Amino acid sequence: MTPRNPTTPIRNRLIWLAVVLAIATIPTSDAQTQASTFRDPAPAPDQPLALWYDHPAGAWLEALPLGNGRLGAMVYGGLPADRIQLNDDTLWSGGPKDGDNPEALKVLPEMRRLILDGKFAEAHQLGTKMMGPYTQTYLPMGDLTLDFKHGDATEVHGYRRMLDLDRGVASVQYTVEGVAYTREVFISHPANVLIVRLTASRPGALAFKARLGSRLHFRTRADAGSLVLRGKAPAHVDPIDYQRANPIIYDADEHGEGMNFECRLKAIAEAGAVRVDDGALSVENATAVTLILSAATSFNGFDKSPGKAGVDPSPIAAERLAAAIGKSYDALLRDHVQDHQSLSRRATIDLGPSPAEAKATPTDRRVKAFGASDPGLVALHFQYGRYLLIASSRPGSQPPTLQGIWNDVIRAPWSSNYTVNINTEMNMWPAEVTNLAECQEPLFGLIREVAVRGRKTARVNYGCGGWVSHHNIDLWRHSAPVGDFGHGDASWALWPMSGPWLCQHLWQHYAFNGDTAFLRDAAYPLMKGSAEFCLDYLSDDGHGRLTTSPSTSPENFFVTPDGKHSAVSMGCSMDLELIHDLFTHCIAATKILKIDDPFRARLEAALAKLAPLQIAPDGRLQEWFRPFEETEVHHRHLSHLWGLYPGDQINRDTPDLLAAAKKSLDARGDEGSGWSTAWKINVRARLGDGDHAYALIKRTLRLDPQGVCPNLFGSHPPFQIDGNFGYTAGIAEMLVQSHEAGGEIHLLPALPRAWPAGQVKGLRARGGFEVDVAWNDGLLTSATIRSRLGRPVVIRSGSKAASFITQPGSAHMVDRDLGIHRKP
Ligand code: FUC
Repeated sequence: MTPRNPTTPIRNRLIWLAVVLAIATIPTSDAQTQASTFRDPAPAPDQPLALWYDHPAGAWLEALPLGNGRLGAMVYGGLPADRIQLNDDTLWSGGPKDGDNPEALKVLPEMRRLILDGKFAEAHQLGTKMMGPYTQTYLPMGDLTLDFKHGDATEVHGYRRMLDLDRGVASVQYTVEGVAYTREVFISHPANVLIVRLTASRPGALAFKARLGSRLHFRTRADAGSLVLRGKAPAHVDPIDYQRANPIIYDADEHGEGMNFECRLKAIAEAGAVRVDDGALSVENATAVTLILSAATSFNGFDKSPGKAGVDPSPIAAERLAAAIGKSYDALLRDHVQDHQSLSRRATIDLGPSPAEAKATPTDRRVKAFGASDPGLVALHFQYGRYLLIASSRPGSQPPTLQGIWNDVIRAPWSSNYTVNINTEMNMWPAEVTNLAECQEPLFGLIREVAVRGRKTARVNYGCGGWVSHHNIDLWRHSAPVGDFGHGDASWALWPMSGPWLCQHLWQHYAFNGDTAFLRDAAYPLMKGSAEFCLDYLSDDGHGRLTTSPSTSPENFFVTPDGKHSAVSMGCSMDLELIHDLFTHCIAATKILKIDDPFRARLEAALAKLAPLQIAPDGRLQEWFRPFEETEVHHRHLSHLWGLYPGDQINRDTPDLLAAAKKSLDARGDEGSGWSTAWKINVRARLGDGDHAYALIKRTLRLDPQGVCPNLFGSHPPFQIDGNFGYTAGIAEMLVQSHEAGGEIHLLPALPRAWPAGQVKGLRARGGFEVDVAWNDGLLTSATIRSRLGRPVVIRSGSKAASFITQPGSAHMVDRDLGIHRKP
């Protein structure tokens, strides 16, 4: 059938159009209105790990992101007006809502019968009966705007704005009428506040007005020397491509539905005067000023109404502000830099020298002029992914959404929610391999919570035990299929398989760190719950094998035998790969933990009966249970290749499947944007095809709707952060892999010819290892393997392999011939 709703490419375009229109209507106290003339810009910064520009950001996708996991900001660096756009990771619309649909269970038998009878288009249509409401949306919090008084001069000299990835600090410098001005902005994780430090080189020359505003309902007032913004989020927001009246609904009562929030701003001036009234904070005749901004929301957990049963954000914001005010600027900066570097400096990378000219070129023009031919830019973009993860996902925060924590519109693309049929998981791909494992913790919190709601969805919608979640999740841990009870499309809504994928992250965390307490207490109970759902959901495929039905291969359509289009059938390869992964790891966990023998036996029996992956007559790995023709050959999802990456079912020991997966990937082509290209980099790396992975890196490092934005955010027009994270993971995967059986660490498995010499330090491998690798002329020169757990290890490089025993805390040197030397 032709779906009732626009097919996804058209949907993508509609979303893009809507977002462009939304951005075009941003009220501008915006940097783009200023009329300064910029002369003789400042030279390149000394710090190579920096994004830098010779003009202020004119648009949101040029502004530079800061974050401490919870609080986010986009810094424009404008003048005479600057805008610092603000986010808080718990500021979402709506509140907890029951999305389960008993109708789904009623139609399930008919659905399965239609599928067994080959009536796929009819099954697709029936899928509308299985849907629940759409998720809520991640919202912008507000704006801190600064209007500077620089006199009448419009000529600006020596301008530069930059984001120092090594220190996690954004800065602006320029000179007007002989006075040099600087701004430094950062968001401190230890202090939980945003800090802006402003200086002028001439005493008393600093004067500006600071205001707080929001796209949401708000009012401002002066309170004890601070400027305070109190805001209220909508009780409901429709997705941007859902066209109906009143897409944004507010509850006028402060104690009614909808998140309450508060921002507090205080200025500490050296010399000069600070005045605060209900509308603005004014600074006159100062030489240096520290602005401190704190924020809090009424969020009180995923299962409580933030309006009716929320916490009062006011004392929380006030207390955060007071604690920060008690510290000097230098102390706040020192604590922040120390905290940031304790994560960021764990991994370093050098892919070869950049042309001198590239280093002297501002980042946006550097991308345009050099792209991936500049190894320093490739490395910078790798570290940017790590920077963004540190900034958007810290223990205690929410996991990053489709836009991390940076969103400036009320109706963001795809509600800036958690899309878990690839995107949310991809956000976490760099965490373990690039040595930021604790950044996964917020995702584990989400899994714990969605499993609570998902238990009921499993029962109500499917009559199954365990827990289920579908392709969209929000702050309220929505677990049902979305689609507003029939508006949506089965190609994305009908996918009860995110549980197994999310659980893969729990197992991989254990695989990397070997922490059995984590496996026993945190991971296994959730994995078991997901496996219980799968066991109950599996049904007979008509040939005595177990399969999933209904089943979709996210978000692809096939041509049915009677010439219609459908996304719904049974036993899509991705489902089988996900279940294989989950069951295999549950079985392993029961053995490690020495528990649950009967459950293990059930899993083993089901695994033995699970429908197998199939190779189509044309040699490709089949995406669906039959060799259907896809309606979009170059579809952006690589769902059936899940078992190759991020899964590991398809590996060196399954050469036929490996060859078939490669054929499928070749057929998909390189076309795609952001996350799709990033996924392909990882899959090419797993196939050992470094040159092809590099070709995809080249595609990425372009200022293009399929590449990156001027601030290096991954483009999936307009922007989706998964592209950044998947890219970073992909480069790590090209340099070190550890997924093959037998505890093997493969050094330089997919090194492209474009990087003949280089080194990477601090990548992590499964089994509790940390790995440094150096190479020259495309060959390993040396490696260091540090072992935390003392497990035996096999090191592979090219066709050679060597094995050795390690001790907890030991370090071994590996030479070019794979000779092993214990380091003192
Ligand atoms: C999936 C993708 C879309 C987009 C959305 C958030 O549905 O197919 O391209 O990335 O997630």
